[in-house]
Amino acid sequence: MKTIFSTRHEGHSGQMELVAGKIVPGFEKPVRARYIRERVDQVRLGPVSEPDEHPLDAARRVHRDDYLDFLPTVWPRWTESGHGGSAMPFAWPTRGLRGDVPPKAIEAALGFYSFDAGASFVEGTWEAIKSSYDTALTAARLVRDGERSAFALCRPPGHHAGSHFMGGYCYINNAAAAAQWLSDNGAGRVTILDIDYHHGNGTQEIFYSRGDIQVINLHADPLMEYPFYLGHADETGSGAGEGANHNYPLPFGTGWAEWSMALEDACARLARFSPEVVVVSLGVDTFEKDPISRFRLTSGDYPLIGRRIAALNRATLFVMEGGYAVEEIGINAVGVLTGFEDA
Ligand code: Q9C
Ligand code: ZN
Repeated sequence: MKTIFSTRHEGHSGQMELVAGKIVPGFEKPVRARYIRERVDQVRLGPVSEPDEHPLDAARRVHRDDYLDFLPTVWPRWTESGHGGSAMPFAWPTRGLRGDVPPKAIEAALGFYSFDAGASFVEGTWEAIKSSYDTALTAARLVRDGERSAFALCRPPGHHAGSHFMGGYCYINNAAAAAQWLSDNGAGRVTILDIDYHHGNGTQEIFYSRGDIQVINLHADPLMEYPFYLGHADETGSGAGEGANHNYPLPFGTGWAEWSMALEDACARLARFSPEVVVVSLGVDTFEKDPISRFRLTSGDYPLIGRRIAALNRATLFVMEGGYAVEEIGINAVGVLTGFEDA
């Protein structure tokens, strides 16, 4: 399997996040991608190459223009306003406020275009966002051109980013843009199978009323876990998308026995939809030692996931999402891919 990877993510570093009343260094840090890249070499998964630059056209198919135009302006405007540290929102246009008037002040515009304080900016953030998007599209093109599979080693991740909002370490929704590009470039029906620990609320929001792109999510129950406000079992799509969205909310403590049963049901649902391409939003924060998560998958489980996905027998694009146990992140993420290859 070919991997697409760029070191241009590394400038997105040292950004802070708010955890239980304290501002702390972000869990989503450069070493995550570096360790996965090293593991790809260690197990000889296949060649690793740099992404090509892609225009934002595919991103514009899944995000609003004003949102995409906003992202590269954040850091310059933040510094021009005399601020340092990380650019981070603190006020949101929630119930009872106006959500239709973009504020001019950068501190406020950050809140207008986000749903939480979990997607902050430093100097290198936009370059990292763009390289992550380029990585997803370059890997998507490999699949379009006939590869059975490809690995987009994206950082930052994307699945919490919606049509006009960032959050949860995510800015551009790489998997959604890649799925849309594949669909626009001959794939027809596409399924996004999101196996990150957290619900992919952005991906769901983007495709919720669409019947051509199926979205399936396995994740911690939003009654207890981030992102809290989406990901329930009764969210099945709307209009033309009715029946094309499916959520598997699972309790804290879920291990392989229960998780793999949900995956089995998801795979049956996927097979009935019969997509030409599967885009896997690959998070490994389901791992037992993940510092921010509460599932109990073990390193030995990840190759089994890859093997099950291979049995779907469809062209498959893996797009990296979450996973914060950095010591084992390479073993776990690449374990899915070797499981797929060995199947
Ligand atoms: N106690 C992804 O996995 N909340 N994003 C962190 C820490 C945000 C996760 C709270 C988690 C976002 C792509
Ligand atoms: Zn996650």
